[in-house]
Amino acid sequence: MAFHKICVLGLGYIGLPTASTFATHGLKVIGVDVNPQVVNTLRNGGLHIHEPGLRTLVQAALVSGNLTIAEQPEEADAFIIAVPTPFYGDKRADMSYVSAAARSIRAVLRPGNLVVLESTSPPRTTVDVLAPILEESGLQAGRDFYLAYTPERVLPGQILRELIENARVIGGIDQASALAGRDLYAIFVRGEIHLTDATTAEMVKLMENTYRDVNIAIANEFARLAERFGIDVWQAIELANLHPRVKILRPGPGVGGHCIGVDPWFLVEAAPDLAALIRAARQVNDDQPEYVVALIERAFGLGEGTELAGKKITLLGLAYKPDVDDLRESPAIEVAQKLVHRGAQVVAYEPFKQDAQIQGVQVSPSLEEALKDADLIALMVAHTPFLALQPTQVAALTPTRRVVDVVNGFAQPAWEQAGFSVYRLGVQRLEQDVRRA
Ligand code: SAJ
Repeated sequence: MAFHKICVLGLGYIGLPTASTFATHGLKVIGVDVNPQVVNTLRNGGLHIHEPGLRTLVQAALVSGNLTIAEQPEEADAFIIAVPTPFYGDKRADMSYVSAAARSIRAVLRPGNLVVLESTSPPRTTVDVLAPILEESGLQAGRDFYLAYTPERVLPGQILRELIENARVIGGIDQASALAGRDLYAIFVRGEIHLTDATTAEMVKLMENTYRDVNIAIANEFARLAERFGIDVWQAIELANLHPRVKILRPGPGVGGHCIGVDPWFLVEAAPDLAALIRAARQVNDDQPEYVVALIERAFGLGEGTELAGKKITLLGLAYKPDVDDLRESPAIEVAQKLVHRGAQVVAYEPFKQDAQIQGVQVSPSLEEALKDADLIALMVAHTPFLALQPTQVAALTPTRRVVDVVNGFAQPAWEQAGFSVYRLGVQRLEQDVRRA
């Protein structure tokens, strides 16, 4: 099937790079977003999201004349839906954006079109939710138009490269739909394209992120066990990973971002009776910020749940993971807010987003400012600039000699040599060390 013009609905972290990439590969692309602010920003040459290289790509797409920004879809050969699928407070998937996008396509859907869903969705969404809405147009999925699901799998921070290079799974509601999907994505995807059915493709996406969530949960649980048994989890993980079939992930302050902490719930919601492990892993990761707060309390020599009033705690890093400026669902921010709640004065330095605004938290424009009169420094995110910090240099900038390292980013011996007491997540601390600090 040949494509000349497509509509991409949703111009977020996935839709905008996808629309721009199709445009720079020669397709006429209508990029649609229902948020007028997004539309205005893009039309005025601005960008509402941050991703390395994205500005240049979007500008190239706009300048070529191939990418046009609109608030409504129009007739096209194919429609790609890349809108958010968040969850409600009770962890049920909020499919309202997908449904609204599908409804907006109905009036412009024509025989022979292809519709592709990219949004992460509960199993059977394409068949049970999307097809019926689109069929309200009078056209029938599989007979009059093609319908497919393809998950995005790109890693924030590496989106532009992974979009093109990653293997892609495309699931059709029938064989012809899968083949039509392949023809479309083959325009720019250089990774292998694998065809399957739509529900399998939906499940593949959820399995990938759930697998990662469960594996991070076990790393976090190992960290707790290591503290109980008086060992260093980081060393234990390194040694365990020498086994050719073991690859334990890293413990940390919890799971952030808008995918891994969300997607497993889609499976729990869809089959609560069958997803006990997935639910338990979510719980472990969701509890991790509280565990980090307890670690900080112990570093002060305080009992758990004690008031931290009067303590000035400096957090290094607020992003949800290293070397990105993305603060969404960040466990570091959750820790910050819990500390504020306990009465602490929280100062944070985030080199990738120095103007971050977090309620109750003083975000410092510089490291020097953030460290000035700290009572404790907590390394929350393993940003490259933090890993390069020299303990002697830090010692000159702060009166405190108390460091909590949640991500194993500091070399403990060097910091101890510079006079610091270092409390690492997943590492046992002897009682007398706690009292000494
Ligand atoms: N994390 C740990 N320990 C680890 C690895 C990660 O605590 O060993 C934490 C991170 O700090 C972060 C969270 O997990 O808070 C998630 O980070 P991530 O790098 O694992 O994943 P995301 O959310 O940036 O991107 C994921 C990717 N999925 C997988 O790796 C299976 C990406 O490929 C997906 O496209 C993306 O979710 C998505 O959009 O679904």
